[in-house]
Amino acid sequence: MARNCKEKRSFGSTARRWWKENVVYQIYPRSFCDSNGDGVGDLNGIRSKLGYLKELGIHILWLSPVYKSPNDDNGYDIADYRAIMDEFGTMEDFDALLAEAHQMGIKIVMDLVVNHTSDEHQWFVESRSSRDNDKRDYYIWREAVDGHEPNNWGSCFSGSAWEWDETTGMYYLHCFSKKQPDLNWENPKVRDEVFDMMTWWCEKGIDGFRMDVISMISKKEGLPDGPVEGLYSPCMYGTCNGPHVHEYLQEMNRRVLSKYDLMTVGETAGVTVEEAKKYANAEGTELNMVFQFEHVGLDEGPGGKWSITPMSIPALKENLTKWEKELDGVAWNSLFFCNHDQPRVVSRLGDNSPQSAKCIATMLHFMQGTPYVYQGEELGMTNCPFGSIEDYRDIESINAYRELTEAGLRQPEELLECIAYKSRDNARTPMQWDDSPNAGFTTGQPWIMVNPNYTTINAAAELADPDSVFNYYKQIIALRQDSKWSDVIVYGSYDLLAPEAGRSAASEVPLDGNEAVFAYTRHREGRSPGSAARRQKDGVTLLVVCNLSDQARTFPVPENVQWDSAELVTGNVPQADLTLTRELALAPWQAAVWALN
Ligand code: TEU
Ligand code: CA
Repeated sequence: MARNCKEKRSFGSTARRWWKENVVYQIYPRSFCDSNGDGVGDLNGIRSKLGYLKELGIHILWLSPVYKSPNDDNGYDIADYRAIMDEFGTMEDFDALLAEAHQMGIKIVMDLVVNHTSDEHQWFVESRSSRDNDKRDYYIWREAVDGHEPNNWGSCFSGSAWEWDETTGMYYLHCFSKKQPDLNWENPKVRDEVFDMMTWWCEKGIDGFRMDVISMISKKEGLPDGPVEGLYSPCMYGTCNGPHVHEYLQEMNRRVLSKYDLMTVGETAGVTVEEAKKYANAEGTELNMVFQFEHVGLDEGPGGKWSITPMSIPALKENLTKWEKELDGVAWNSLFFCNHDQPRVVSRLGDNSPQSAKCIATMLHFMQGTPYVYQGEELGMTNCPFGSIEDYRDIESINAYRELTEAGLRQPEELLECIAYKSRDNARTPMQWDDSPNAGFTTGQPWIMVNPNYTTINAAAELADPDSVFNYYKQIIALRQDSKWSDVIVYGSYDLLAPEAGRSAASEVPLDGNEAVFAYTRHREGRSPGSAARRQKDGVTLLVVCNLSDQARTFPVPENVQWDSAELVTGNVPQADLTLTRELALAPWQAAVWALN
């Protein structure tokens, strides 16, 4: 049971909280572990792997949606919030998973998808039945305008964001698929229904919510046309960070969240730093933290998502530093590259090598904020060599391919190359457990192809290899819970080194030695009651140096770094190979963390 706590709590930026001090592991249940041979992952499969997660050092699990769904968008289209998806098992299976996870000291965070429901949800079935049904205003219905859609908004999954409904002769809004009608959050009855459902899950004892596109629940007044990009105006322009979103979240906090000891993270598409300070404010009046998407948008070229533009390291340093510096002390940050919507970071930012996976993990996990590990990331799982469009299962990829090629906006072959690089299905191929058929994920026919490299990249092999990506993730996760380092890793301040290397994403300037190296320090003052100078001296400073390139680089070490008093905390090369000079020689993808005093 999530502890029932009535007293008003302010988290403050330095207030100690369990969701600041632990790593969150995200499971995409459909692809994690199939226990009954139907080719689809399920809850009992997850339960059978809790020991693996414990071995990794995980104490918080985020489950992508497990509720009843027709799976038009793999569970992000919910038909009943208080029932389990048939393919995933039963409510008894969920209760058993929750109980066993809690016995093992693992909390479970649910995926709350309340910007929209499935069109098969009873609410929508009633709402669409007649114009005067008492649930009509649970959704966003509009008359045609001059015989056309009410505005020029486009769905995130291609096509118009409006679907004509013959029964009542009106359009309804769907920012995602036509089977995902948007809820009308202006209707207090909708908010009552959502808050009641959330309370129902909290009373079952879950430990928090990841809130799907929660920044989109309040639409712009009047639903005005937006700027056109391609065939439509992306609906994000008319929905992100809308006029009442903070009002609704503060109401949600008052009526539900503040009553339980929960972790809450908003998936806030389109969020800016300024907006994040409101969503994740340290007074705790809304959410604990948010996912921002600026850094994972840095490799978007003229083709938007469907483009292959290398991610600029200087631009990445600049962006992550902005979020570290701006939120420090006023809001809590989340740290991620991977999730079920993003291609595998080892293929996107690394070179698919285990060393690059470890380097990227070091760069991310030693920043201030809660790190998120997506299933398989800890193994260094890579993008998948999909072939034709028939290999894909993701509605976003399939719809984009059809729309863009049929409209003659993109050539099939070059578009397919971009889809292979960016498709969400890269993250959704089955978890690679061992080198047996189907990577040990299922004894049946998997719902999506298994990445052929499962014969070498798999959990069984990596658990047995002390130098594996798994064991590297295990030790950096353990450091976060190590009393010697936890304080500085979780709560220490952040400063980028060699800031002059931060350049705009547009810069065509080839990376020089500095620019490919992402180096920063973390500092935590000592607790001694003495003077500020004393506390500064008694504090701990970490130096994190990551060569995010496949070339040997050198890095000019700041003058104030005294190597003779430095202690190596971790790294992906043996200490014997480190030569500590003023010009630090770094091998390709080398990462290391030192304590400087
Ligand atoms: O994602 C919202 C969202 O913005 C993503 O679709 C993202 O923009 C895109 O995939 C990046 O290219 C959330 C869920 O994480 C996603 O899986 C759902 O499909 C979507 O909402 C609708 O619920
Ligand atoms: Ca199954």
